[in-house]
Amino acid sequence: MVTLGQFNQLSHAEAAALLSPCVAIPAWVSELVSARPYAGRQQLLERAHQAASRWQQAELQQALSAHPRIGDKPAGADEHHALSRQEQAGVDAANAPLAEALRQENARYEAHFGHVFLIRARGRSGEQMLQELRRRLHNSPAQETAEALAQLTEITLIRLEGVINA
Ligand code: 2AL
Repeated sequence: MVTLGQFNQLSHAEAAALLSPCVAIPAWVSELVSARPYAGRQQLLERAHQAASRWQQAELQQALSAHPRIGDKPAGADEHHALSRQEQAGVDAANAPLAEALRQENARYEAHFGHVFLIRARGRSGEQMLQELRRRLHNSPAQETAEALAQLTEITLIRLEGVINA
């Protein structure tokens, strides 16, 4: 975690390394780093949101590689997996029927849409995410891309707020 003042002063490479765990879309990272200095945290968050609003199917595919399935326990030591573990803390690992339902519905979703189901996990229980997964299975591909991108934006902005703390 750094202050905005520190973030403004870092080298391009250092600042990019700091933002990279927010989302696996190098163009988004690069745009935000290049737009420094920011006068305030709000300017940074607005720019981050604006840059994310241009994401489309290609960016979604790029980002998905870094997001473990809901219910899979991301075990890796890298920053992405550490964040995912925290975010998915609402999935009760001791609830075997929930784990099995998530496994089955994730598989249905992936067979239908061709990619991993993505949802902002922070603040949601496993049951809530299962319900959302089942609802979203009825989406058209275009509706689903839009929903997944909105969720990706939420995940990214929450992570960014955690990186730049003041
Ligand atoms: C995740 C994840 O790792 N963190 C989060 O909020 N959502 N994964 C997912 N498949 O939705």
